[in-house]
Amino acid sequence: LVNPLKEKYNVHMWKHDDIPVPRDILMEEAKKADALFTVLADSIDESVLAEGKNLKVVANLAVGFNNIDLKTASEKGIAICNTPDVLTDTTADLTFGLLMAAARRIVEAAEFVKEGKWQAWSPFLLAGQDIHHKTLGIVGMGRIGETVAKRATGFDMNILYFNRTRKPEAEEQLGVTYASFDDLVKQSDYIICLTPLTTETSNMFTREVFQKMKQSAIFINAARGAVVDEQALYEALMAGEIAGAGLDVFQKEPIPADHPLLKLPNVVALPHIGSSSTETRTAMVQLCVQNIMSILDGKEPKTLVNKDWRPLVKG
Ligand code: 8YV
Repeated sequence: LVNPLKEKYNVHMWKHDDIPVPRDILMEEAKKADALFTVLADSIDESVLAEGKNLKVVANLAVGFNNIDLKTASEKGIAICNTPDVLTDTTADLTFGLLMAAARRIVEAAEFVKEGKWQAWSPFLLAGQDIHHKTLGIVGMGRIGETVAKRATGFDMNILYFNRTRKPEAEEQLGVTYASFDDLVKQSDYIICLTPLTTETSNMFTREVFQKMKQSAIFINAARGAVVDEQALYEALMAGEIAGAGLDVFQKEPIPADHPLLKLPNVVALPHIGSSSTETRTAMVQLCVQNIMSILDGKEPKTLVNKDWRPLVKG
């Protein structure tokens, strides 16, 4: 997938399975490189950008860019590119799948069968909760939020959303209703977090927020782990203040196998695979490659994050 780059440029690839690249190697590469192709786990902070004397572009294999210091990048004339749009549908699919898995106890039930525990049928065996006609609250109504709402309309759900700005078009086209954060958490049967990680959203889901939810509520996080106070989530689940959770993201990734959240049967945990379909990851890599080529060729990149970016005239 990176052949177009290899044909024109000298490409240094980190070929080991352990991502991210060690910090010293990242610093070393940043010193020489014209372009960096990064993932979320790479922290592209001020010190990395300061090393990048020749650096013109950082292409991040994600729609999110909370791992990058945008302000410093713009000051240094470094373009930051992400991969929006190409991953919207795939991430929405997984997010809705996580809701279904948590609501209908799909993972628990599948393990039950494989572990040979299915000895008899009984009427309430692994009974979950209905999804249809329930209230879904979406926190963060961006592209992925809207696409999840689209999925949910097929399940005849009543959909609330909370977002920094109202989305009149989504209200009209998808029949979603704007609610305050407080009303949304109180009224929803399922709460899906899809907000980007910013200083405002960091630790947005506190114990107090979980306590406001219905006891039957299921919380889904497909955004960033740091949006949630994980200890508070654990305590809320242990205290029966909410009924379950579906988590694709964690404060520390990979989450340690002995983490208390992973011991709870009502938690479905996934290894940050929201955008991970072969088709989508391929499209994401291609978009990163295209963005790098555009910048190095002196053209406008397709998906620029720091809109105030201007190439520095060096020398
Ligand atoms: C990334 C993601 O692909 O796009 C994002 O912001 O969280 C995922 O889709 C994954 O984390 C690899 O960087």
